[in-house]
Amino acid sequence: MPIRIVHTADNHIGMPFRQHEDETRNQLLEERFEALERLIDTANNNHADFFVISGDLFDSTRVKTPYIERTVGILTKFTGTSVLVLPGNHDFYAGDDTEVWKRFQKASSECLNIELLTTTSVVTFEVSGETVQFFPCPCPSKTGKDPVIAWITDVEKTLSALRIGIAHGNVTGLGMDANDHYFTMTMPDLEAIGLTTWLLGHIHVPFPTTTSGSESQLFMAGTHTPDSVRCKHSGSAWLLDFEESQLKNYKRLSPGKIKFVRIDRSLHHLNDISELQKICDSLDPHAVLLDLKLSGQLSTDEQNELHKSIETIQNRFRTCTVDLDIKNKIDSSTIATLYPQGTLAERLLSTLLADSQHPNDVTLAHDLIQEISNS
Ligand SMILES: [Mn+2]
Repeated sequence: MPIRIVHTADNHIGMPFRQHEDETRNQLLEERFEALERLIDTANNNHADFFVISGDLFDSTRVKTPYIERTVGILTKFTGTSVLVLPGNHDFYAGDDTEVWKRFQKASSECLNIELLTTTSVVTFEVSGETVQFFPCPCPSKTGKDPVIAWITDVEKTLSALRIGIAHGNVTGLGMDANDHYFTMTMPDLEAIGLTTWLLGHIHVPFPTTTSGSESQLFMAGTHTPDSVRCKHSGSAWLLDFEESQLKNYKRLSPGKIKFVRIDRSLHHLNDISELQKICDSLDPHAVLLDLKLSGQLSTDEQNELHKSIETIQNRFRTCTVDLDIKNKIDSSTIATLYPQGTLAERLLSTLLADSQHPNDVTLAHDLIQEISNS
């Protein structure tokens, strides 16, 4: 019988999303619970033995009690052997007084299948005749330089057991923490410490980069559902199978149901507007949080069309923010009105206007001429 683990991290329950408006904020807050719930369902449907959370289940150490209780309610539904919860750097464990974990332990006191990993000591299970050892490395603070994995070096390991390290922090080469503020680990250190596999959190992007395979000593869960427009994946987690204390295969799961989409376009013709409209029509207005960044030059009529289009798009999407930087288009009548025929300015602008390959040039030249004539 294989040992099956679902691995997640960086769920950031209670993330405030302050930059968004109320409705969007609620949608995003809610999605983090729902995606966790979908992941538990997937774990149950796949008969997973363990559900491992490698840090930052919560967004902060002061997350509201109702959020903690709701999270515990979701985790309790896991039907496997145990849910293992590691404090990360956002929800670090600095002793029994740490608010989030005090409340978490109170909320989960009746839940025998939830194990909070606050100490650096081996947690052992016997499952289907196999021994599984977990080596938790909880974060003691929000930032830190001391390697959280060091304690494992001196610990006696059962070499016939499946040995799984659980840690949260930056990994050199994977993250971008140039100052080593986030418990930086190196791949050689992780590989040399004598464990079968590492289940890590902190970097919100999954590692390995392949969606399935059979060889990797370390896994970065990635955030389970997108948290900003910077998130390029659709939410991730891992389904891992081990046999005879070795990794047999891994598969990426995608529990997320929302997507941040930024459309950055330069508009010059009616065609560009209908093209924009078409792209927006192809997106799911309930799943996509749309962010339009529109620039370019349009005539008055074209600008009216654009405003109608934006109104249609905004009515369709639950969330759509628009950043507009549209300049008035320089056309032949603008040139004729401003510059007498035959002047250098008129000839230059008319020539540039005829060059449809470079629609920005005529506007740029016009701006420069205005600047010179005003100085
Ligand atoms: Mn983190």
